[in-house]
Amino acid sequence: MTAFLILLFSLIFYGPSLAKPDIQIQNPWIREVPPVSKMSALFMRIVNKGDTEDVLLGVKTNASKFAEIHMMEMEGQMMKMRKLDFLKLPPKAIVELRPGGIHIMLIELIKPLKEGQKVKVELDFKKSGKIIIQAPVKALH
Ligand SMILES: [Cu+2]
Repeated sequence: MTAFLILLFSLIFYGPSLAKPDIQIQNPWIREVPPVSKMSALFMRIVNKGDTEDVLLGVKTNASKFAEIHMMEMEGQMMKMRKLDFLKLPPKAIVELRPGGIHIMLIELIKPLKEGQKVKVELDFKKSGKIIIQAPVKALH
């Protein structure tokens, strides 16, 4: 019995580490673009409530052929976009993807994006695996 209690105790307090990322996607949306536009962008808030880092490795949607992680930055007087190979999400971090900042660039849209549509998006994380979300298309008024 004592041995059992010690085992139970050690499982609870010293057992397999429960440290892991806990990724939540909040308020995803895609910017409505004119029908002639072949590109748009996806925004969201990514929250890591866990106690270890995770990494966003890639994004896929059924709205565009390609989806890339981009960052806006000033280069002299010009705002430029730069492609990121991945996006780190430290423990307890809130990473905001928003116009003028980090965003997911949707390249070669398959069909025009109209406000009110919902787009299926697959986010691929290093530790949390695939997370599928529905992102509504919104006009930027
Ligand atoms: Cu971009």
